[in-house]
Amino acid sequence: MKKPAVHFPTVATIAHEGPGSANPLAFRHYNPAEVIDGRTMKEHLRFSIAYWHAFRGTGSDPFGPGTICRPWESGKDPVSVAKVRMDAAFEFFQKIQAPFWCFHDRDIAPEGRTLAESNKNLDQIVAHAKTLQKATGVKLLWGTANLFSNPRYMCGASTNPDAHVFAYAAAQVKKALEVTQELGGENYVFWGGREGYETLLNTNLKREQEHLAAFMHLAVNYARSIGFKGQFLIEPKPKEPTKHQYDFDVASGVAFLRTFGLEKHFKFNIETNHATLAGHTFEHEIEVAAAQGMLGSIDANTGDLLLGWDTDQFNTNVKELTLAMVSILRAGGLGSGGFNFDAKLRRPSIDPEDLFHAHIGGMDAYALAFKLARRILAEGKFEQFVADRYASFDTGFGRDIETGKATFKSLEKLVLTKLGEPTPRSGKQEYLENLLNTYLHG
Ligand code: XLS
Ligand code: NI
Ligand code: NI
Repeated sequence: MKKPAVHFPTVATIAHEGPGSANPLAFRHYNPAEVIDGRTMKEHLRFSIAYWHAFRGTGSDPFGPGTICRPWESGKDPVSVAKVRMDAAFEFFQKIQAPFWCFHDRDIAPEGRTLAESNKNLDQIVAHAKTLQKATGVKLLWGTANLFSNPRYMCGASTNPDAHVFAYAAAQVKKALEVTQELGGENYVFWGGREGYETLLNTNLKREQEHLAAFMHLAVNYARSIGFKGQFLIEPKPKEPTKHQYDFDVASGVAFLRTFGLEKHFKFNIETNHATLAGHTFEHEIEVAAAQGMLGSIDANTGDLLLGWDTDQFNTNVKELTLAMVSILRAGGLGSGGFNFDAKLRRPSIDPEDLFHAHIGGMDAYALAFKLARRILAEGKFEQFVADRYASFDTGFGRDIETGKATFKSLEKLVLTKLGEPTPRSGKQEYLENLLNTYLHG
């Protein structure tokens, strides 16, 4: 039998060599096999590779074309190229020891001249993906539909002013749900890149939001009708490509879902770079979702402090990730979600090895953050500080406020007759920041 082609011949499976290792192609903190609390790190962290960046990213930017040329990208017809590309991808997933991958329909299979042709292309590639998933054990974290690249979606998909485009998007998502189901996807994501608007001069905002909600109801109903048991996720982003995106951040997403009776069906896929574009920190968005019991999954990346767009970089900021991990672990983890590296190489990073360095850096930073956050929570110093800070609500009139027994009248009486002026207490932020540094740097 012919031996299968090797697409990354210079790189072997990345091994864990520990923090002392000087090998740039080894993990220092991510040890997939290490058992913590009865589960391996691989199972705890559920890392996932984003197909669109890792295998469709070319390094192009608004000022110039792609710089990254992969050997498997040349071939006879687009469907055969898509198959070889997918072989390369699964070799990478295995070598980097990621248990999951994610895709948009159009990342994995070429779009045809008609919807029927696109569906046919997709079916061929999905069959191939199914074989590769079975052979490697790599699973699908989530699937989604690309409703933003094709010019037909230039004014939105479900929020397009033309019902014809809505119908087309519905047909496309129907198929995307079917293939996500076929590949055992554990979640399905909606990121509404063009579900927003540029100017009110041509936009009926209320109608567009109603259409977006109607679309989501149709998707949920159809998914359930075909027996899809995965979790639906909304991925908020404030802007880019549209100026005003309807799923601005988690808080506006919660309001949208509750307004339209969708809250039972959805959780949030939170992306670091989207959080910061919305003027929030990553951990803020996680905490807002967790407070609603709606923390679903993470798109792991970061932006650049000096650039105001979604630069989708690999995140190696252990401090930021530790704070995020504390919030995630305190909320009970991500359930069927995971950490999906929605991150791309910089334009000059053109070597196949760069794909490994990038993911090793991201995985190690998350793994270290995971360990630090576990220690922080186990020692409970911050938890204790916060509990003490709110202790006045645990008993007496504080408790009455929380349980709804207090009234303005009763509280006024208390202040006038007994309590008087409150005694200020320090928030101790600097002390706490120093305490955090003792975990990060000893
Ligand atoms: C774009 C989004 C996108 C989603 C999937 O900014 O992050 O990649 O994750 O459609
Ligand atoms: Ni994303
Ligand atoms: Ni993004």
